[in-house]
Amino acid sequence: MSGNRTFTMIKPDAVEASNTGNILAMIEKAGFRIVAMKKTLLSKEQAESFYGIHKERPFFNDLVAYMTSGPIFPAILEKDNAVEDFRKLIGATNPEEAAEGTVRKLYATSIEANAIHGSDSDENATIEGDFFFSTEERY
Ligand code: 3AN
Repeated sequence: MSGNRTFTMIKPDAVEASNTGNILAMIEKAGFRIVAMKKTLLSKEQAESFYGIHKERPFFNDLVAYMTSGPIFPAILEKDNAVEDFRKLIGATNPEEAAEGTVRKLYATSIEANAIHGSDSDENATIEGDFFFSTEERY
């Protein structure tokens, strides 16, 4: 499945603002199939582990606090060229730099509260999907 799947999370700010449905509609309209999805609340330990690569960054503690501040919708998505096409759909990390019509341009409020996550490589898509979903759920 490598190359055809990516992993996303609709983040607490977007869930809180009732933008989950609009964002999912954009995702499906762009041709992604929702393979797995659920609503969950990350523990501090889970958020620290998920963002472990950023643990030396100055924004790490704020990022963990933010990502545990409310429920999220993690999901696995399927489409040809999934990782790259999804990064295009969501736009730049900083919404001020995100292209018109992207999810972050429309719904992100800051570089931290940026509405949505998208895996940055096929390898990370697999790791991140495995973090949230069992083998049966990923079928
Ligand atoms: P992306 O989510 O676009 O792949 P990453 O992986 O560089 O971005 O960063 C992970 C998350 O960390 C971002 N989605 C954002 O919430 C947060 N983040 C990244 N850079 C900053 C920053 N300079 N200040 C605050 N938060 C940041």
